[in-house]
Amino acid sequence: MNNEIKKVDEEVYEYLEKERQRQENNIELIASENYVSKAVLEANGCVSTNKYAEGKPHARYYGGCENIDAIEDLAVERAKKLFGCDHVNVQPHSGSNANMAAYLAFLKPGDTVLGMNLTDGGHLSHGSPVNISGLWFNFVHYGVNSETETLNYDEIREVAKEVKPKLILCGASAYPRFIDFAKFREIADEVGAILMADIAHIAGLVATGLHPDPIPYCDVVTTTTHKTLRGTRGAIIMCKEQWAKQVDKAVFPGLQGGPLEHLIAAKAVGFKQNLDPSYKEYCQQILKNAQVMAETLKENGFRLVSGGTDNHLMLVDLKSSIGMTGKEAQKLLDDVSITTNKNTIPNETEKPFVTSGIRIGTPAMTTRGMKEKEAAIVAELIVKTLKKLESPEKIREEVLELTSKFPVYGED
Ligand code: DSN
Repeated sequence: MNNEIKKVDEEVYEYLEKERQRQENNIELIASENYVSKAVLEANGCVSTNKYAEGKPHARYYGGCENIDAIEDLAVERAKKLFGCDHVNVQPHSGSNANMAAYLAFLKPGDTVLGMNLTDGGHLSHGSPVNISGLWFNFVHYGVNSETETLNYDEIREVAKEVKPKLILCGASAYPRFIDFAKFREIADEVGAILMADIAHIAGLVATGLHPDPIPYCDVVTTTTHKTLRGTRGAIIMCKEQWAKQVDKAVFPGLQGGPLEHLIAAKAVGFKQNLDPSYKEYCQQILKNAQVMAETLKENGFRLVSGGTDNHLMLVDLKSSIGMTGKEAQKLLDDVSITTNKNTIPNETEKPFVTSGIRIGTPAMTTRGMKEKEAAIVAELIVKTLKKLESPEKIREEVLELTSKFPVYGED
């Protein structure tokens, strides 16, 4: 791997080699990460990176776009088939860009938007005061119910009636339960709001029918392509046909210039793999692994936010379970080559850089072939690490023994 880089740039090559080894050796549990296939990886570095293609397929501002057009057409067709949506724009560079383009399509600066707060599981681009979304729009936030730690649609309805948002945004980065998009639609209709969903985390589960589907209910749906969807880094925006023109205009020329056509090629390849029946089996295994990990952690005295999970992730409340912060736990786990991220939890009392919890997700470990047996072993390794039942050296050896049996890309 990376032989041409090695010839030109030893320094970058060395770090990439170390990163490759880290990805092979560590147990990756960051819920938003995954490993792309070798085909997607190859497409990431393909010659389309050389091409400017501002505009849409068959209506570009540059010549020489015939092959780029054909590839982008494939990405569009496959995404439409995968999600069953009316219209899709595959050009957004990232999830945050896709969200900004959706806001640009439907909002004016200062408009009121109702979205989920960051502490309870929302995303930075859902109106955080330090993000452009929160700086330019009047975001009002709902959270989870403080008792159940789940979305309470009556409470959300009350806030919506009070603030009369132009747009309601559903979707989260750290919410372990199903989202009821039909309920959000009812609320949006009651207050005359546009309904937008950001399904970045759950897109793969949605596409395979393992999570309620937002497409019939939402005006506009954004997703990244690299989380449960297991494709390249990037994003897409889907919408009802009636909004197609304004969404496309918001992406280009509204927010972006030239689309990253090498990533669009990689999106097309990824969507083809998502349409294969084996991808649904993979998503089913993500859910099975999450259930086993959740149960094993609970059996060992760890409290999970909302009591468990319906999807690919869980939030462990370390503070009430073992009096530890998320920051400490992340460091302890890093030291044994288990990669997680500290995460705020509902009713959070710590700063965002400290937190009371960690977020654990199963998409990446499932990609490398780990099943229920390994999910239980991984959860036990977490328990041993956080409760300091064995030395970090010993646990790191056990981690390596496990990961060596499940290569990601292997040595070539
Ligand atoms: N920051 C990503 C996550 O980890 O969920 C989402 O963009």
